[in-house]
Amino acid sequence: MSEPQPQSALDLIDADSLLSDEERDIRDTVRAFVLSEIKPNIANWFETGDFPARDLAKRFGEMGLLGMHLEGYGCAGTSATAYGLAALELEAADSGIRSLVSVQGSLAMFAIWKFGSEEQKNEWLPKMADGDAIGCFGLTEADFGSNPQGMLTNAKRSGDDWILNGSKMWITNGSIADVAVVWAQTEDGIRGFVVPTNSPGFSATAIKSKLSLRASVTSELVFSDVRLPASAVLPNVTGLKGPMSCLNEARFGILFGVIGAARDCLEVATDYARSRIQFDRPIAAFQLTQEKLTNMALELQKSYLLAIHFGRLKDAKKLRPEQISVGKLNNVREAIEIARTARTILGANGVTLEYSVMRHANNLESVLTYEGTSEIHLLTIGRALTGISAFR
Ligand code: TGC
Ligand code: FAD
Repeated sequence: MSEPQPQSALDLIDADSLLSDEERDIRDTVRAFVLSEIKPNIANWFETGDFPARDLAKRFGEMGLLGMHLEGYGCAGTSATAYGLAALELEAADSGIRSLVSVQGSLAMFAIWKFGSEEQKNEWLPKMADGDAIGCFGLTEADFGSNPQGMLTNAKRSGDDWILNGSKMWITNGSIADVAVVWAQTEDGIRGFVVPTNSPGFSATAIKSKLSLRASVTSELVFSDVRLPASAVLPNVTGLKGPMSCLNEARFGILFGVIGAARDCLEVATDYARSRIQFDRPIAAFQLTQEKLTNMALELQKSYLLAIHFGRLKDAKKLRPEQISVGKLNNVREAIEIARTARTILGANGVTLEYSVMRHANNLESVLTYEGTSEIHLLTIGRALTGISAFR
């Protein structure tokens, strides 16, 4: 009897049949771009910590990937599921590349699109959608990460203007951004400000020596008496629900995106196991290796089904924050487990940049922490289950 053909990582249960033709087309276009333009370079970008962010942003803009699920102002207006699939393909290359796109579209652009004035939208969204302007999103501070409610950055009125003081930490795209969406305490509660990064008193410094997300810019922002016009404030939201609503968008992209990193790990590990010979046999012939590959594939399929289900709920405008926490917690947790298991299958080769698995595993450490740590999402689900908040 001939050997059965090996199954590809995401086709085992034919989950792709749940996608529309348009979604598959978008997915295939992004996948082709990633294969030809990103995969050949990404190990070097990660190693040097230097990558062509502006060129990539421009290319992503041309492909309609920036703010792609938003309507109007030059945005593509695709389904949320299509956006998720694009995030998945980008993260199959590297979580840092997906971060560039998700911070731009889901955090900076979404904040302006959802809560901004017409003037702010017309000024920033078309050039951000084109990749001509890069945005960042400043919520976290050095002493207020999981608990952004306590932030110290503040904006005080000075006549019609605002004066912004404080700092933000761990800000993706921070030192390459043209515009920063900055959340600050005001006498009315937390408000968002659209801050051009060439404003006097604004400075951004890249954080070096990261062992994770090296192909991504992460920065500290400092605001020293930054004078902003009255028109800089996002007029349509006050309170923590403003930034939290943006996080819902980005967390949705992540719950899809990490499946890409995990898929790449499974594909690399499967190929490696089929060709690596020990004890005169391919290591894929050992039951212990097959158990690892099977468990990785099962968790990958389940994560993918969950993501598609949540994509459909989001498109129907029915996706709730605690459901996003279910997806972010589960899919990141499983992706990092898959990446670490893939690393074991590659043995010593797995610790090098020649293969993607440890790069993905290291990146996923950041993904586990940003956009709400796994503990924060666990407690969000716990609160939904019990009706009792255990945050404080
Ligand atoms: P809590 O009392 O629960 O809520 C305060 C107000 O916020 C509203 N709210 C939400 N609204 C929409 N969506 C959500 N998911 C929301 N969660 C809360 C809530 O309804 C309330 O509104 P109102 O009108 O009643 O005042 O607030 P809390 O202080 O107890 O905190 C809750 C907690 C811990 C869940 C929240 O603070 C949290 O999620 N912390 C994690 C912080 C976080 O995720 N930071 C991410 C920073 S950005 C980032 O990491 C980008 S990485 C980008 C990349 O490179 O990809
Ligand atoms: P802490 O909040 O200090 O948490 C430390 C530990 O304590 C965690 O395990 C946490 O789960 C746990 N903990 C905290 N509170 C509780 C509790 N109530 N119960 C149980 N456990 C708890 N932020 C932005 O605003 N914009 C960005 O663009 C951005 N990009 C980032 C990029 C990278 C590469 C990284 C690593 C981070 C980025 N962040 C960004 C910051 C990120 O959102 C925060 O790191 C994250 O929210 C956690 O905050 P913290 O690091 O201060 O950890």
